[in-house]
Amino acid sequence: MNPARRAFLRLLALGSGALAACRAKAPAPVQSLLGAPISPYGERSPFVQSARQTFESTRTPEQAASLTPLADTYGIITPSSLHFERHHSGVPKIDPAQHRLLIHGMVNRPLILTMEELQRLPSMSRIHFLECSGNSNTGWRPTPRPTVQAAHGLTSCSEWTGVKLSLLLDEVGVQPGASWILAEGGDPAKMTRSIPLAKAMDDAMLAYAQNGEPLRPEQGFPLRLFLPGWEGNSNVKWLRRLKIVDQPYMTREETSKYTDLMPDGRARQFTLVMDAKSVVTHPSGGRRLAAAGFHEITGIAWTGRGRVTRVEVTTNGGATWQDAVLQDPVLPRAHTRFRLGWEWNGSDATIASRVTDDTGYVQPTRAELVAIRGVNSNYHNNMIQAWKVNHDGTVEYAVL
Ligand SMILES: Nc1nc2c(c(=O)[nH]1)N[C@H]1C(S)=C(S)[C@@H](COP(=O)(O)O)O[C@H]1N2
Ligand SMILES: [Mo]
Repeated sequence: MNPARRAFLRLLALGSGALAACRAKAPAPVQSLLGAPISPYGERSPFVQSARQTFESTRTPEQAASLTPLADTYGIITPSSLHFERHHSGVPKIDPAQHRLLIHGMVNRPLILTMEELQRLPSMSRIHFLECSGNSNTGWRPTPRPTVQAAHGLTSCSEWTGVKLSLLLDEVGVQPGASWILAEGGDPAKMTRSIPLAKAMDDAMLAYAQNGEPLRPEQGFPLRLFLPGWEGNSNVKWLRRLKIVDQPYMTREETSKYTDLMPDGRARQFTLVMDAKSVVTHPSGGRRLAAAGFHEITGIAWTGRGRVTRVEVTTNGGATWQDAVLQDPVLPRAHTRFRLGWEWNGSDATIASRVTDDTGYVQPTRAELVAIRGVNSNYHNNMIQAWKVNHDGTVEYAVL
């Protein structure tokens, strides 16, 4: 018998819980009323309520972040309407007909492109995660975040469509000696980041679409820089300017922000690649398991360096680990869904996941991470995240 069928039969055999209840009840009578009419743009069922949550520390609505409800998402794609948001000065309203992208600096033929011109060029689509480097940063501090949304909701995964940046760089003719690109957004903050030319020539994209439709305004409509696997901040939204230069420009975002203070007093800078991370999304903090017996532990794993090769799960606080199933597709620099069947015996259990990527890197425990990085960082915390399942089925934040 296949394992899924066996799990299903075990669930039926419990004699309690959801499946037993549905066996006992007669089906509801078929409604004879006509259904709702067709609509020009789809809405979800009114019974589905999951929503982005606003970050508690937000001081002003413009300088804000919102978090993806990871516990409520399936597979690997985040619905665009639930993609996390992070803005330094609000969401600008940009008319694509008026928008221009300027490419200048150390180039032979500077260019100003309209959106229409960009969309005539050869396009590409890729599924990639986008994660703010401040995601799960409470790991650095004793304050727990009660849910996976609050702790890890600054990561989402979409299919992005746009133009390969290298195509445009070939067109403008990058001059010898150029090594960086200054990317500038068209929001009131004019957010800018210095990007190494090597990434721009590799897999960087100018994205104008997300999950089959134009970018959402919150994600940078009409155009954003997309750097697969790199920290969220470097993915400049509302992109209006690329200046080809021969040094990093030391913008606010790469000096006072997005650097990591090390124990010896020096700071890590330009830590652009996101390290491997994983988290169990079910069961997770704030949820409640209905009854002992079979449950599927599931979650997501990702790495900015390539592909996820292994996810192990513990249900006994790290004493032993079991390999979870990696659900297809397992794509480079994308969320990867993992699953493991679990027979919960109804007593307290601490569960957690640990990812390995194709560079051989293994996700560290908090102690392992702190041993190298100290506790003065605010960004790039990728420690193993645990959840404690209490005997009454409630689930809470825990540290392994
Ligand atoms: N122009 C501009 N680009 C920006 C930002 C911004 O405020 N302005 N925020 C950055 C940060 S900190 C992150 S984490 C990502 C978030 O992208 P999202 O809102 O599409 O999730 O965009 C980055 N790009
Ligand atoms: Mo960010």
